[in-house]
Order: sequence, then structure tokens, then C-alpha cells
Amino acid sequence: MLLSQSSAENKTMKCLWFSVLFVTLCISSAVPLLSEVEKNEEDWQFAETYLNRFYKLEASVPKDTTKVPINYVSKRSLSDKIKRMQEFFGLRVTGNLDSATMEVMEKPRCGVPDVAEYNLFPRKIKWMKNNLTYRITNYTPGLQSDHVDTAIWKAFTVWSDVTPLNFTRIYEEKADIMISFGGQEHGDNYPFDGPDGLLAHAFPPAAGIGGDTHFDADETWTMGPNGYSLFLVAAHEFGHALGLAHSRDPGALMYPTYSYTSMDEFRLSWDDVKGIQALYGESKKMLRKHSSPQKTPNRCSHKLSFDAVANFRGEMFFFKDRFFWRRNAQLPEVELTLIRSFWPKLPARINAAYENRKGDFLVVINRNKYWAINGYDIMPGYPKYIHRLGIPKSVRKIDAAAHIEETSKTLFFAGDQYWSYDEAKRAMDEGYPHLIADDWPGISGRVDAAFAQRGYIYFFHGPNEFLFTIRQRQMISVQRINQWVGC
Ligand code: TQI
Ligand code: ZN
Ligand code: ZN
Repeated sequence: MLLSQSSAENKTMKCLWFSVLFVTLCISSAVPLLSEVEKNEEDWQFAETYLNRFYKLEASVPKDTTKVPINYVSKRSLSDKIKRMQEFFGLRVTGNLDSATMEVMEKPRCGVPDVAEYNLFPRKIKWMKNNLTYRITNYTPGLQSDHVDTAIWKAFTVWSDVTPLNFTRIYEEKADIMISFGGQEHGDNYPFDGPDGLLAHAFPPAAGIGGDTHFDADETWTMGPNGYSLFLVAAHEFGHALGLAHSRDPGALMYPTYSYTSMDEFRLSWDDVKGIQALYGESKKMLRKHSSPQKTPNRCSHKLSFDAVANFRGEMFFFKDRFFWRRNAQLPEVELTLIRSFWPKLPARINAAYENRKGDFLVVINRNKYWAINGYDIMPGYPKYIHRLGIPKSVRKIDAAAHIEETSKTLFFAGDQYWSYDEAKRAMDEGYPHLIADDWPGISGRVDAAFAQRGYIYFFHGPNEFLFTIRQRQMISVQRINQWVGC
């Protein structure tokens, strides 16, 4: 008994040490006392952390280099990543950490990158009982106490819905999970850092401080999309308090990036469910019908299909469900990201997309509305209705769109028909729609996605991709689509 407890405590220490390291990486330029050299080192460290999150930097440091300063080894490959990121955001491409680049990097919050799908803490730290107590010991001025109670309770149900776990609120004495709000140093030697940066932390399952969950009192805690959703952060922290570490599935609650979903729409992903059930088993609560977990698309599935495909600033975007894969010709890996984490205001899914090369923006279409996007920003005046481009009102959904740079035409596909829009004249070409099958022999019926490049057009239908020359409209190959996304 004693032995296993002390070993659990040991692991707790390890995990917390991790958090401390994490804090150091996130402070970045906010520390005023550093010399220029040290400051620069911190910027590189910060950039490495950032690029790891958003541009999955491979571990560039050999295993046994305890004596080698990490930054020295990795700066070169970092520089390539920085270039790519600068290109994407339309910054001057220098490969260097100039102030404009740092500014963009500091915009999104920082988190800890981990490297498996779901992860448990080492040696399966878990509660040895299924009935756990929690106590809310104080509140935060910015959020009504009944809202705090609701958010915390809802966050527990996320986990109790899919496991045999039960959570009971108590109002006195020590609960298994003690919940409090505190700012800066708040009694455990793991201080918070003011607004943004660290939001909260939780101690892995153990007696004493184990399971306890602290929220940074200097954050703006909310029930909605502004500030940080107490429900979402609490649900993530309770995952830690129950024994889950971070996941590398970008659709998972335990993925270390904050992206807002409302309390009502929220669903765990399969990865979270597998993780928590690996510790506590499945739910035996037959009465409660919880919405089924969400799947993250598998790039190697034989049934893979795309919702939309577009080229943007030299990178390829493959949209699928709530996600997109991003592929850069210079890089072997293809990254999967939640649409929401880049563009929170877009609909969850996208039906069609194309790049307007001249305007230097990406157009995404959902049903009969479209948005123009520049980097992280949706351009003013959007969404607009596709009917304004001359597509009949009876068309409720566009399936695919492709922009042909050479002729400045954009083709819109809906059902078995398509239209050709002249971007230069800002008018629909005469005589459209045409039947897709008439002009593109071999394509029967509808397409999922399309994109054009260097005189070729690619049509995507189910797991296949059909390549045509645009001039002769001749099919020259059929391939599986999986190769596009690194499979
Ligand atoms: N706090 C970290 C977190 O809970 C603390 C932490 C860092 C940690 N590394 C860890 C905990 C390893 C366990 C294991 O992730 S945080 C998010 C998210 C944070 C971050 O303030 O950075 C959420 C808290 F996912 F959005 F990045 C909550 Cl939801
Ligand atoms: Zn704390
Ligand atoms: Zn976390």
C-alpha cells in the first residue's frame, strides 16, 4: 500500500516538473530582466514550441545530447519551419524571428506538444474507486457562482457518461478533487502567469493534493465563446485529474490546444473515450443516452474521401469533417488541424474551397454561402451568398470549386452540373450550367472536391482522384487519394 502510494507521488512530481518546464517555455519575451542574448534564446525556444504545435517540428536533436545546447542544433530546421509559417501568414519570408513573426506566434496560446494519440501518465495512475467527491472551495469574480457550478458539473458528466465513474459534490472537508481559483503563486509552488499562457492545472490521481484542480483567477472565465470556457478547460483538467495526459489527436479534448465549442455541442472524441476507458472501463449506465463520440478521420482509410481541396499560398488544404490536412511540397509530413482552431467563425464543415490567386485569399463554401479568408482572418463583408455570383437560387449546396489561374475562371460544381465564373469580368460565362459528364468524360454524376493546377484539374470522388488536362478535357490518370495526405 505504502509503496504504491509513494511511487504514485513520484510520478506526480515528474508530471509537475513537466508543467514547470512548460511555464518556462511560455513566458517568452514577457520577462524583462534578461540580457539580449538570453532573450534571443528564449525567442528561439518559444518559436520551437510554437512551431512544434502548429507546424509539427520533428525532434531535430539526437537522443544523447545532454551536453549540446538544444537551440544550437535545431536552429537550421527551425528556420525552414519559420519560412513556411511566414509564407502562410503572408509575412516577409526571412526564416528569422523578426518582430512581425514573433507577434503572430504570440497570438495563439501555448501548450505542451505530446507524441502519441491518447496518453496515460506513466504506470497507469488512476483512482482505485469509482465514486469520487469534488468540492468547489471558492469562486471567481467574473463568473456567477451558479454558472461555475454548472460548468464544473457538466465537465464531470463528460467523463462519467462514458465510464463507471460517479462524481458527488460535497461542501465540507477534503474531497478527492478540490477545485479552486487562484492567481499567480497560489500555494503549490506552480504559480500561474496572469492572463493567457497557463490557464489551469490538475494533479494526477493520488491522495492529498492528487486530483486537485486549480484555475488561473486572472483569466476571463466564461460560459460562451469569449474568454476561456470554464466548462471546456475544466473538462480537459478533469481528464488530467483522472489520469490522462495529452493526446496527439487534434480532435481530442486532451489535445493541448484550446479551441472553443459550446457546452451543448461538445462531444468527446473517440480517442478521449478510449483513453479514459483504458483506465476505468466502459459505462454501465444504461439509462443515460449520451451522444456518440466523434471520429477523427484516418488518412490511411480505404474509404477516405475529401469534402474540399484547395491550394493556398503554396500549401495544399484537404478538408474533411471538422478538420483539414495541410501539405507542403517541401515537407514529408502532412498535418491534421481542426478548422475551428484556425477559423473559429467558420461553419464546422466545408463543402468546397479554392484559392483566388490574384486577390491572395482562400474562398471556402458551406452550402450556399462563401467566405474569403486571409491567413487567420475572415475578410470583411462575408459570408456572402453564392447566388450573387450568378448561380441560381435553386442550388442550395456547392459540392466543389476549382480556380484555373491561366484563364482566371472558377468552376463551381453542384450535383451533376457545373458553372464557369470569370473572375476577371466578375460574371458567369454564357451557356452554363453544363453537365459534368458531358465535358469531363469519365466523371459520372457529382464530385466531392476539385482543384486545378498548371493546366490540370483534379476531381475527387470517394477514395479516388481523377486527373484531367484542362484544354483537351482528357482523363489521364486515376489514383487513390490517400497518397495526398501522407499514406
Ligand atoms: N495547463 C496545462 C494543461 O492542463 C498544464 C500542463 C502542462 C500539463 N503540461 C502538462 C498537465 C502535462 C498534465 C500533463 O494542459 S494549460 C489547455 C489547452 C491548459 C491548456 O493552462 O496550458 C487546456 C489548460 F488544451 F487548451 F491547451 C487547459 Cl484545455
Ligand atoms: Zn496550483
Ligand atoms: Zn492539459
